[in-house]
Amino acid sequence: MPVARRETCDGRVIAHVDMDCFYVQVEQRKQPSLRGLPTAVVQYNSYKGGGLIAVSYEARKSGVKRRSSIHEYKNVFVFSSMRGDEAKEACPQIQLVQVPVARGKANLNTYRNAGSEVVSILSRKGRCERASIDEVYLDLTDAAQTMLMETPPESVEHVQEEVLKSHVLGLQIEDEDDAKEEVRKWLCKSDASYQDKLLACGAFIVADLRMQVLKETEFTCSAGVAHNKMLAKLASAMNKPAQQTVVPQSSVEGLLEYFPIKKMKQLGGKLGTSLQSDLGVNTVGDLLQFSEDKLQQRYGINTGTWLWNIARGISGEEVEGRLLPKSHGSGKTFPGPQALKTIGSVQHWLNELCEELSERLDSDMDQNKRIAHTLTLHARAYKTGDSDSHKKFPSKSCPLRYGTTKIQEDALTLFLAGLRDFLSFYNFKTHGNENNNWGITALSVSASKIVPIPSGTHSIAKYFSERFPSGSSSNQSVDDVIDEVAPSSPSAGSDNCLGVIPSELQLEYPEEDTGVNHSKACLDHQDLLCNLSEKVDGLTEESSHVALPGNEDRMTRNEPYRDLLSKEPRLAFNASSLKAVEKKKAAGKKPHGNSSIIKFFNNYHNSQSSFEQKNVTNAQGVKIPLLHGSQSASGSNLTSNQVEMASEIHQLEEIDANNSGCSIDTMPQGSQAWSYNIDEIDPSIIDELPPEIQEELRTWLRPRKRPNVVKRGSSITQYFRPDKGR
Ligand code: TTP
Repeated sequence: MPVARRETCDGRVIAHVDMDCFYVQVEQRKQPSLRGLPTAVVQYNSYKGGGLIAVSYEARKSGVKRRSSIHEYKNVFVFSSMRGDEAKEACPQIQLVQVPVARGKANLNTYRNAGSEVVSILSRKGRCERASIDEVYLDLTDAAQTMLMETPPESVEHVQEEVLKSHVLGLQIEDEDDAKEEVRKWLCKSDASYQDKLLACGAFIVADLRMQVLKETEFTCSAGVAHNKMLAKLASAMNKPAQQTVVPQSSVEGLLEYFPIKKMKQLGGKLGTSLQSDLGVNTVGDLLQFSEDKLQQRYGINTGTWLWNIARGISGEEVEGRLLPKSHGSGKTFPGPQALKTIGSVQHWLNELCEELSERLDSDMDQNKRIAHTLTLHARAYKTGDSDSHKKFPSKSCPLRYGTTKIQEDALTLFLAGLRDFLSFYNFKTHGNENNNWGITALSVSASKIVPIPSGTHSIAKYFSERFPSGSSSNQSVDDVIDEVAPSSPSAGSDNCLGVIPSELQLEYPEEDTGVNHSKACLDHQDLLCNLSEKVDGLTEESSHVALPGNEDRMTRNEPYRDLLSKEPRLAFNASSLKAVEKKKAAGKKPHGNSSIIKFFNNYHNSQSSFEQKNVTNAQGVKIPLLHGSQSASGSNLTSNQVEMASEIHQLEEIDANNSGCSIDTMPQGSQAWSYNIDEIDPSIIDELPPEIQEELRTWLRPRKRPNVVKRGSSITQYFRPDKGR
């Protein structure tokens, strides 16, 4: 959900640094003989020479590009990547390098590590947020202010070439030969506004950092320097490779005037489509004609304000001080004939993926003293005869237990729960249950909710030995239900945005595999990778449904299970997990502690005119009520940290479901429920709510409550029980 945040200070100096053709540069550093040659990195899948995932600028000149075609399908953009064979036709001298491989899949560790090298240099000058495998935001406000006080640009005698090569948006340059001199004059103007002076300092600092990166890592990068993240990011892509672009406040209107609306972050999906089709907005500048009120009426208060702000280049989003990824993941696609069709083959690949995930979790724990809380499984699947069914495989999450075997067991359990739902959904749709011709075209596991190990824990070994007395957890099945969404928002910094969704998962595949649909027409890496996870997430239920002990009979009484079991006997060993899912569903989870919130929103709702409701119907072509937050593919369960309310308000606030991780869908007619996912409550808006619900929300936003936790034995989830330590 786009979140409108007030601009904290328009005197901020924010930089967005993006590596140039990153994987290619990493490969060229490994093999210096490739430097200067047209080069591309191809994915592991070698079909037709492998899909291109990174292309050098030399190769781009010959028409080689990552994407060879793009078309819109059901409001999402479907990309198909250029393949090695095609690239050779366009550029016979191209050097194709295959992405490193481990465990039968792409291994991105080299690139991750190379990204970390860059981050460690960039973070020397200010707060640094690692936004993807090759992108970083920097808040250079303090550094720029210090420079302005101590060595203002006008006092600099020799301005470095790299600074003079800056592009300053809005600066009129008559003769290219004079460009550097014009830039120098702008940077060193003594009567410039305070904001422009700060940006000029930012340009000096960023040029310096980029030179440092080149010197220490041999990588070039490009950058945008502006007053906020949104503008800095737009600018960094404007002049590549190895250049930087400055956005003075006076140039913002001109920059946004013709900027395609669907290319804006968060507007590549349904919200952007609605803006185009319902309001005729094609560029960001077109938004200026609408008042904030009008946008709020149409899209809800938050989104309306957010849209009003972006039209003016306003964004208060802070640079988060984060050098480490928010999550880890490992995934692989199985295009076309490679689709996995048996539980055994799924288990094989899950084991591989989990092994990699486990290694990365261990090294994160060793190096950074951090542990992850949640394990999530995503998959794409098809059901023969239903070309659309890959959209419905529900993602599942559970508490993460450390140890490769446990992660493997739990991932399989999650997969089975997802498959069960997937098949039952299909059966429901087709009014038949005889057909189990499913295939899995993508699998990924991720670990999220990563936090530092609580301080005061003397050693990790001690920490774990205390939490897991020997023998207590070795055979533990997944025993808790986490009613929370898995990481699905496009929030930057998740390792899903750091290349964890593997390259192979990002490209379209031949024949029957539909490949990956991206909801944005033109995406940078971060958006693209995030979209990948969004795509998977957006299609699926996020709540976890995992094992409770006992009750085997429930399992066998249950039709979908029995059906599945008869066709896939290997499912039986995880029967307890599945039956727990069913039990949970049957029990029907109820929201907790939401009385005042319900009251508030009911009142709010009552005070809304029917106009809003009509808009919803118009915008989406569907009847409300809509379901906010995470949503079951099978259209049923709400999770306990979602607040279920008899209300239909704010329907369009999170209309851009693809981008927000919130899902919007029709509910059965007559159902008047909507839900709000606690994870997606922006803490900064709490102060704006009535006092009576502020406290309640704050309580919820404190360390997560897990009302459904089943207390069993010793497990990492036990340790992190919300009541622990209180
Ligand atoms: P990008 O930053 O999108 O692109 P790039 O660095 O290759 O090129 P540019 O100079 O235009 O920024 O992606 C960073 C890396 O992420 C890229 O080198 C390879 C990887 N990647 C994939 O594996 N698959 C994809 O679909 C994309 C977009 C990127």
